[in-house]
This record gives sequence, structure tokens and C-alpha cells, in this order.
Amino acid sequence: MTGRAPAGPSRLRNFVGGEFVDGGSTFTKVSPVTGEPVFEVVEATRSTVDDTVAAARAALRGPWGRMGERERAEVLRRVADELERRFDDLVTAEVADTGKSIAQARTLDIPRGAANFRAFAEIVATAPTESFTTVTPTGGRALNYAVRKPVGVVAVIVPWNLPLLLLTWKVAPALACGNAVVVKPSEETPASATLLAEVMAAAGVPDGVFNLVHGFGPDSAGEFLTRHPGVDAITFTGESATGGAIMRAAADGVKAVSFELGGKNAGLVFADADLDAAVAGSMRSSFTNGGQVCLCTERIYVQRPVFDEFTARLAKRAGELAYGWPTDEATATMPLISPQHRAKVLGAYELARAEGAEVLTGGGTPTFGDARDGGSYVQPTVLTGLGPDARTNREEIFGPVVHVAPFDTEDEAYALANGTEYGLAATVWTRDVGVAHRAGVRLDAGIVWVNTWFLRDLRTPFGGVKASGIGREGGVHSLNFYSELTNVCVDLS
Ligand code: NAD
Ligand code: 6OD
Repeated sequence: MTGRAPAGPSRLRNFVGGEFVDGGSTFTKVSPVTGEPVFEVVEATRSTVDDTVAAARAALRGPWGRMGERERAEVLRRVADELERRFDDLVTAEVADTGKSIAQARTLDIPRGAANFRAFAEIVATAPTESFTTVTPTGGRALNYAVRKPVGVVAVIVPWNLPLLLLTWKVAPALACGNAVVVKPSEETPASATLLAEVMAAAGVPDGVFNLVHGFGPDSAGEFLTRHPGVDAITFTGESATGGAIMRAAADGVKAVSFELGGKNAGLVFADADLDAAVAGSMRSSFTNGGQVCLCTERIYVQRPVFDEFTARLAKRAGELAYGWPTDEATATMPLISPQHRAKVLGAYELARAEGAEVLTGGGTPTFGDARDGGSYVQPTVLTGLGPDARTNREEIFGPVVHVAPFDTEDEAYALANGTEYGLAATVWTRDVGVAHRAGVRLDAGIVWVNTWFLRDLRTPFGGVKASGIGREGGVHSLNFYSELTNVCVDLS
């Protein structure tokens, strides 16, 4: 059984000022695995959103606003402890919402939720601020030093692909810096965020510091939040086009924004690479989470001497990826998040064919002969034969699909990789340290992985260039977004 709801209520409510609140209309969340309903979700009204912002503002004036960094770090550690205590419930919630494999939820999604809180507890307690001694015009001395203050009420809006991971990646540093948050998870993944509200309460996070609204984007909770005059900053992960809409909404209030957006990430496989590692790594980078990771490689360029061998091995392995129920430990695929997203991805498969692509494996939908036929599955797909200008090679698909093409020179590889409007991540397979370094410098990407993929150190800058984002989060970069630095200048003469 897989579309199973977690232990606890199957009616998911908003969380305002420390209380779950009901009221208003509801929408139905269906299982990506079977298409059956799994949750009824209370959609936040404009007035619910007003209430959350007021509760967050009130919390900033209460004990939370008077806590020092070390006390807040202690609260974050308690949240991590509580997330670990609710581990099984969170795994079940994440699987029910997304249809991802239980093995992935256990090893990636939920552990990273707790890790985000532990990491930012450490970072905020140890990060220094600047200080300078200055010679004054009269030859005396002045001391300049910076102090961090919370920004205020932060709206956190996140997508459905790695729900708890992406939500806590933003909530943890926002709370570490002393803000109060109003979070809006994706309408497709309301469950783990609702459990996070329970976790916050159990961990003793003061009422109003963490608030949750469920709903959609335009003319719903997302837009009510981004246009709210009581919101001081917006941190958003999602599609680049949505980032544009949020930026327009934020412009009126001149709110700070941090955007982690879409990608059309390239993998580069050089002829000197360890080919076993490159094939295995490219399987992960193309098909993890059903290809629904913003960091996934949807284009792989392979140096000509190893192109045929690499491509044949990748296509063979992609064709062998095991379908299974999310609860089967051997399952290596997952459904797409919704019928709408499946239609989009199947449309991309059709477009690739119309553009002249050769389909090496996949390209359609699997059939199961059981309840999964009501789900949103597509086949893992490997394409080849298209040029860099094909829409298949330029537009984000966000599914289990990769196009493979050859290159000859290093310069050509960088030109091909950089040939889209996006610039989130790139993955490079080579044994040549010179190539590794030049790739880091020359690729239009916020993150360049060499001989690995999605290996994370939470202290490092994370974000995208071009249409893939604005700003950086991670480590001190998160602190810089979620706090205001005030410089204090004391004349000592
Ligand atoms: P989306 O942009 O459709 O939705 C993301 C969130 O924004 C949802 O909660 C949605 O309800 C909300 N939203 C939509 N319109 C809004 C509006 N006008 N105002 C306020 N909120 C609004 O994205 P998605 O389909 O949920 O997620 C997939 C996309 O996210 C892909 O493009 C993927 O690359 C991107 N993504 C990027 C990163 C990153 O770190 N760069 C990480 C994960 C996903
Ligand atoms: O690992 C992270 O911190 C992060 N933000 C990952 C984003 C994945 C995109 O789907």
C-alpha cells in the first residue's frame, strides 16, 4: 500500500500563532502513485494569511525577539531532535505526497531536514561579523563593527520535489537569524510541512514564530503572502516564471527576495574520465527523484572518443531502472507529481520526436496492470540526435529524461553547456585537474560538481546564475539574506 497517509489527521490545516485552524474551502491532494485522494487540505483565505503575518509580527515582539544567537541555536537543535523523533511519520508523509521511494525519503529527504537545523544552529553560533579599526581625520581611532538583526517576517514559498528538504533549508537559517516565518508549501505536498508545524510546537518554538498556510499561487495563499505589506522578505524556490511573478509582487513593498529557480543543467563527460563513475553518476544526476530535482542533468555532452560507449551504457541502465511500489526497497523510479506534470513531460517527449530526436530508451508511459495505472508514471528516457538550438535542449522538462550529444574540444563543451538561459548546476567528469578548474571558472553555473553530483556541504554558497536564481543561500550567505547587518561606528578618540 503506497498512497498511505501518515499517522495523524488526513485533513491538513493551517497553523497560525501556534494553533491549527480550520475553516474555508478545502482541496484534495491525490496520490501520484494511484491517483487516489490522500488528504483534504484547508486552503488559507486572505484573512488567514493576514492572521499568520500578525502572529509572526507579535512573536518578534515576544520572548523570541529577545533571544540571543546561542539560545536560538539551542531551539534549532531541539527542532532537529524532534524531527528525528518523528522520522517515520515524516517519511510516510513525504512518500504519500510525492510517491518517491521510501528508501530515498529515509536516506535523503528526511535526514536533510534535521541536518538543515543542526547545520544552521552551528553556523549562526559561530559565524563572525566584520570589525575594522579606522584612523579618524584628526588622527584618532574609531572602531567599526557589524551587528546582525532579524529582517522581520519572512515568507517562505517552496515547490513539491523535495518538500521537507527545501522548506527546512530556508526555515532553519531564517529562525537562526531570529525571524518569524510564514511558510507556504506546494499545494502538491502539504503533508510534511504540516508535520513540521507539529514538530515546531513540540520543540518549544514560541507561538507565532513558525506559521503555515496551505494553498495555491495566483489569487491564493502564495500571492496573498507575497503582496502582504507585513511581509519583510520573500525566499522562494520554484520555476523561473513564478520567480518573475513574485518579483513583480515584491516590487510594490520593495521586499528583499532570494530566488532558487529552474535549471537546464549540463553534464560534461571528458574522454579521460573514469567511465564507470561517469555512467553511474550520470544515472543519479539524470534520474534521481524521477528527474524532479532542479540540479538534475537534462543534457549530457560526451567527448567523441567515448560518446558511443557512454551513451549505450547510459541508455541500457536507464531502460533497466526498476519500477516498484514506493515501499519496495528495490524501487528506483517514481511517478511524476501530478497528471498535469505528466502531461507536460509527455508533451516534451513528443516535442523531442517532432524535433527529430532518436529515442534510445523510454519515451512513453509504463503499464502495470494494477492501481499504479491511475498514477502519473512516465518511462525514464534517453534521447540523442538534436542540436543545441532544439527546444528539447533549451527548456527545462523536470522529468526522467536526458539528451546525450557529442563534443570534440573543451571550448566547444563549455559553449554547449552555457547555451541556455539557465545557469544552476553543472557536472563534469574528468581526471584532469586543469579541466576541472577551468570548468568551474568557465561554466555559467552557481554550482559545478566534478566527479560527483549533489554532494552538499551546507556551509557553501548555493544558487544559480542567469534565469536560475537571484542571490546565494548556504552558510554565511543564508545569514546575510535572513539578517540585516548594522554597522556601529564608535569614535574612540
Ligand atoms: P512553481 O514555481 O510552480 O511553484 C513553487 C511554489 O510557488 C508553490 O508553492 C506554488 O504554489 C507557489 N506559487 C506559484 N505561483 C505563485 C505566485 N504567483 N505567487 C506566489 N506563489 C506562487 O514550481 P514547482 O512546479 O512547484 O517546482 C518545480 C520548479 O522548481 C522547477 O522549475 C525546478 O527547477 C524549481 N526548483 C528549483 C530549485 C533550486 O534550488 N534552484 C529547487 C527545487 C525546484
Ligand atoms: O541541497 C540543497 O540545499 C538544495 N537547495 C537542493 C535543491 C534541489 C532542487 O531540487
